[in-house]
Amino acid sequence: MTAPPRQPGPYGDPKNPYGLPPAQDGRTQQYGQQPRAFGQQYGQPAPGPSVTCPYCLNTIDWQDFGTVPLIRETTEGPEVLTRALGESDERWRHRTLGAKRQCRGDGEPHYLPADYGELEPLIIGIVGASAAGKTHLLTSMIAQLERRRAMLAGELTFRPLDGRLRQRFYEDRVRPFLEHRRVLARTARSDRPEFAYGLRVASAHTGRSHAVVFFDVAGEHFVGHEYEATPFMSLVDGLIYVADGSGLRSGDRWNPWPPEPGFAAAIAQLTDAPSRGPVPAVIVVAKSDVLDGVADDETVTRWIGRQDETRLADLRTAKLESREAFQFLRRRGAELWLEPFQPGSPVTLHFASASGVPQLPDRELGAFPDDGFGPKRVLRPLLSLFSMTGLVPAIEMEEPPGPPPPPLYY
Ligand SMILES: Nc1nc2c(ncn2[C@@H]2O[C@H](COP(=O)(O)OP(=O)(O)OP(=O)(O)O)[C@@H](O)[C@H]2O)c(=O)[nH]1
Ligand SMILES: [Mg+2]
Ligand SMILES: [Zn+2]
Repeated sequence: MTAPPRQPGPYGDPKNPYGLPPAQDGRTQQYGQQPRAFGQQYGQPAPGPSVTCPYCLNTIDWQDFGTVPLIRETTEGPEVLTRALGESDERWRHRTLGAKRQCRGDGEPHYLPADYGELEPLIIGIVGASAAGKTHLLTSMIAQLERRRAMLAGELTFRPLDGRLRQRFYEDRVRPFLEHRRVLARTARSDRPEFAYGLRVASAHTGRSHAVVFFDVAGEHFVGHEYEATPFMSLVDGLIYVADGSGLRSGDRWNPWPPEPGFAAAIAQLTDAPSRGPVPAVIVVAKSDVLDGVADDETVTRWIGRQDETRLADLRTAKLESREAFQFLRRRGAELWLEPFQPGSPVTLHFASASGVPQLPDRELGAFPDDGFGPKRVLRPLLSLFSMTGLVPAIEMEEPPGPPPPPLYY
């Protein structure tokens, strides 16, 4: 068999499409490691021939356009794009705008953003039970991150990884939820989870360009331990564990037996692969608006009203919040929500609310009220995750007073 043809990448110099010789293994540095040297030009993509497909987990040679062809969607189906001899850069670039790479690693064709393999991936998974509030939280996080990009100027510059994915995310999620205060539909089950969103991020701290991608699947997959539906868990660089804060209350009282958060399958998937090392994570007590103003425990009330996500340095109180949230959850019988705290794991805990208010009592309306509507502290967990994964510099956090709480399970 002859070797499959090699072609220039859609954005590269046809003679040397990747600029630099392959050097990296396509993975993101782990928490605690030194950031990579600044020797490389700022914003220069990290070339790597060997990429793990985030959908099928097969290793693919990104420079092999024979096995991972460049594809354009047409009304007749996918069309393979090849560069004609002598085709100008401008025409080739134009023809490949919006193109994707097709992987068939497991037999079924699936599509990745055209330059995914030239960027260093940072894969973020959202974990939690059905209706925990994952999708509303992710929607407000992304929207807030993009709106407040100025606060990260100097640290990160970003743009959508995939224009169509952005358009879909804004049409289906951001606009209905944040502009029209509609309740979003629950996430459909899927045998092949795809990125819910993706950002192309240039980090001054790492000196590299990253594909920061988010997976948001139906909570049923986690609750049912359906590992085959969450392959991305084998690759994640950061996790957002979402627990439903409203589950702590039952009417006007504290619920004596808060519901399981649906974290067990994700934790099992991580601990079964110990060679990966600890994965930075945040635990978010979502829907914290319902815990605001509760008379006999003011912990959430003290945190949820704060304006403490206007600059990166605000994270210096993240350990204090984590400690208080930890003790609060333990007091409320929600020890299972704390399970992602493993020895040596970089984890912070946060109170947040995607909508700021519960949806209107008439469920048929499927809407949130005008009064009090708006995300609260949704960006803070994401910034903490960015800091723990090394995308932005680590912030020196204030140490909480007193001894740390005794461990839960060990
Ligand atoms: N009070 C309050 N309710 C919320 C908030 N966010 C979501 N909800 C409610 O929680 C319900 C479930 O939210 P989703 O974001 O769809 O939950 P999910 O975890 O994505 O659920 P699955 O997709 O089924 O796994 C919504 O229908 C809203 O009514 C919030 O910030 N505050
Ligand atoms: Mg969902
Ligand atoms: Zn694949």
